[in-house]
Amino acid sequence: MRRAQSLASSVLGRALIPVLEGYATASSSSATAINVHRRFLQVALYNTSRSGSSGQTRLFPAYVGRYSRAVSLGVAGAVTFSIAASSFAPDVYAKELLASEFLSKDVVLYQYEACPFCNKVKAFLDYYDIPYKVVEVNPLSKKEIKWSDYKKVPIVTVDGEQLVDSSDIVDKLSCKIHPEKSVNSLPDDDEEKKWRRWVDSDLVHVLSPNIYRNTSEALESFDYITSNGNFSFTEKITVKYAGAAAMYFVSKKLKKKYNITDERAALYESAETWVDALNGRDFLGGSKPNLADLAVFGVLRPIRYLRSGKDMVENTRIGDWYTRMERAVVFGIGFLSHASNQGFRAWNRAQI
Ligand SMILES: N[C@@H](CCC(=O)N[C@@H](CS)C(=O)NCC(=O)O)C(=O)O
Repeated sequence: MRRAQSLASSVLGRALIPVLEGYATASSSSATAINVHRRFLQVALYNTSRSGSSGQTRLFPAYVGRYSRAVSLGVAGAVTFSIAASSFAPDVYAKELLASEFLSKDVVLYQYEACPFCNKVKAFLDYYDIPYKVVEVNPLSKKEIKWSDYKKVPIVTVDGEQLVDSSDIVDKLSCKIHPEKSVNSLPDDDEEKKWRRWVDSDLVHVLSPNIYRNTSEALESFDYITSNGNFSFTEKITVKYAGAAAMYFVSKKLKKKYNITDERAALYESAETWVDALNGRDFLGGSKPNLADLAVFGVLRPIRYLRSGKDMVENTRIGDWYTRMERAVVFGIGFLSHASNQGFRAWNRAQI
């Protein structure tokens, strides 16, 4: 039944969206309005997703669940949202067209819901509105990735072709969207490249010591991991307690390995370092996020609403940028210049 519904909505969606896009060439303002309606249609038609269990199709990504909550506020909200949409900046449309070649491809992300590297890839896929299916891997059996020689996540397949390692995956996908901006052609001191490297070499290493720093935070983290990951009922219980205990000790080792004395101070320092790098800009990429913005946001996303993430936002200047990123990734860049519009306020209310 669910399958039939999802198939029907998929067929209907694919039939309707090109019709709307056909109008889009008329003018940029109608194009953007149409595009927002297209997003609305996506919500209405593809709201079949909820990540967390194995093999779920997330045809239209992060914003869908949140939109659907906003949509559930009622038709009135949808109407104001739709009216507000008519004044959107054209870059929303431009952005989606860039990634449109992926609409016809079968993209699958093998992940752990709480893995920072997986979330880095997800931030990219979500931002570019690339439709993808999520396969939540069981970290104990890893049976979902038995077919692969690579034993880590994330793994992405595009029409069956395997891509591994979060940064490589993003490079390869991004190269398809911006062929003119291949990462290999950029100088080593290129700002975006340098900060993407910083995410992998520095930022990710302060995360574990923070989220497992004491028993209550380790339990909070494992509660999140087991509630959102692919575990059987018994695994959920055992992994929550055994995992929290094990990671508490592992995190102490990691602290030593990466020369971290005070993990919270290190997290705050990383957040401040990033805000300094922004140097007053909305994003490192200027008016829109670049791959470094997406990487920082992606790895921070799983911790944002844990104690450590809340502390980070309360004690550093990173909050404003994080909120801008949340909006950009969830709604698309066009929302940024219209953050005060009614549709967005409706969404904000739905978050509370
Ligand atoms: N450099 C890799 C690191 C990937 C990684 O270490 N993933 C972890 C999950 S966060 C993993 O799969 N570890 C092996 C395991 O769980 O057995 C990337 O950026 O994708």
